[in-house]
Amino acid sequence: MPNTPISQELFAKAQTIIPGGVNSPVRAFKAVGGNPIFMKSAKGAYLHDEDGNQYIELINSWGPMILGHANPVVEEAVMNAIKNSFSFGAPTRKEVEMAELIIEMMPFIDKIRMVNSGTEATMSAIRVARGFTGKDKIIKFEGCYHGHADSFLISAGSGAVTMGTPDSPGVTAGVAKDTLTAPYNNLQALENLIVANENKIAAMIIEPVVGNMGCVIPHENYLQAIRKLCDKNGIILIFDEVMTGFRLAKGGASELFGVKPDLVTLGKIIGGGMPVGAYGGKKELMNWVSPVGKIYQAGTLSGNPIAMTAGLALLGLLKNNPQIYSELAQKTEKMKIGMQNIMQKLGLNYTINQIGSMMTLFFTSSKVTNFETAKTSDLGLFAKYFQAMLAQGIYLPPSQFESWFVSTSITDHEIERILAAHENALQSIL
Ligand code: KE4
Repeated sequence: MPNTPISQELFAKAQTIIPGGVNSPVRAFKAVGGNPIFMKSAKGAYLHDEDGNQYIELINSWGPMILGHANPVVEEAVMNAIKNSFSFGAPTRKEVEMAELIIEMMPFIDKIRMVNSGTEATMSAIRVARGFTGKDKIIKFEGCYHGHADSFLISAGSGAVTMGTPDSPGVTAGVAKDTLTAPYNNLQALENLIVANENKIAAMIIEPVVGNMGCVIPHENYLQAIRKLCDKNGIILIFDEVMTGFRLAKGGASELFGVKPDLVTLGKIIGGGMPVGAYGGKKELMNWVSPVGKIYQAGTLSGNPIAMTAGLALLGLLKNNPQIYSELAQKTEKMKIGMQNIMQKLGLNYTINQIGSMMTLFFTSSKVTNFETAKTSDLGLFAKYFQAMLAQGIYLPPSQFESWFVSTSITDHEIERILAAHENALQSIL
């Protein structure tokens, strides 16, 4: 562990006044041991903690910082915007510009509504699907995480599985009965579930590429087959692209795999680090949303002008520089291959899943294609690896069941440092 007395002091105080000392459970280091480190600033690929330690980081604030921290274009845009007040509670030009830009980048969207988090986006999207179809049940996939709304805390990934509560207390049986779960990458199981619940299913919500059980990639034509199943059975297909949207491609996983959902949920990158979520899709569905339709959804700070400013600046850079995506994929692939070569040299065959700028090193030799295989990972070994990497100044997501994120600020220099630390960490824990 790095020397972090100030972080320790802050954490001791935080635990007396904030549940677990953190405002989001996965930050608490519960899965990796030790106490969380309190960050003070960040620039590019580097985090700086309260004790002056520096880390190369592969979290990117869980996705948003795709162009690295404190991007000058985003920063300048926000600095200029804050002079005009922070919020009006009235419509603004920037919300129109944001909707236009997102629709330009994801042309399958006819209409979009801004909210304040990925959770708000996903809970609103399933409300639209239920309201439009008049059906109650939804299908989610084991290990996928769609935020902390009650309907999703069934066999949930990310922090829920990290904390050992994939089925959280406080979610009523009444809610849970309407959430069906299917294993990811298993079409037969999905078809059986649909047959067993004929004409009762409003929607399927899926991470088209999963980040929340660690990075898991859809089998060839899996998403295309799901699209067909939804069409055949009158089920609304919701792509939860809170993590993959604008990260895997300019048009997200939908563009990458050529599959158009009926609704998409977005977050993270669209706020450029500010609290923003969004849901959108076909106008036949979105015109059911209040005030044009009867499905109620609202938010005091939805479309907040400062958050829109940050999102517009970041998305604008991504739209105008599409080569970023091949650059990110090349950097991430180089890191993966380097890590695999080192493991081969050490006689290890742990699994790495990688797509674009998302990857996860799983401490299992199994192929990881779903929640069941992700859970064959040795969590104790991951925790030791995490701590050994942290001690060498490499800050990874503090859970086996999370994706790593690479930003454009990662250069060959950082990749070399990460690979050297990877070799040292493996040698020290085995
Ligand atoms: P938020 O409510 O945390 O903004 O978004 C929820 C959400 C929805 N859908 C997907 C695919 C997501 O990945 C998320 C949130 N992701 C986690 C990281 N795996 C957030 C980190 C945290 O919980 O602190």
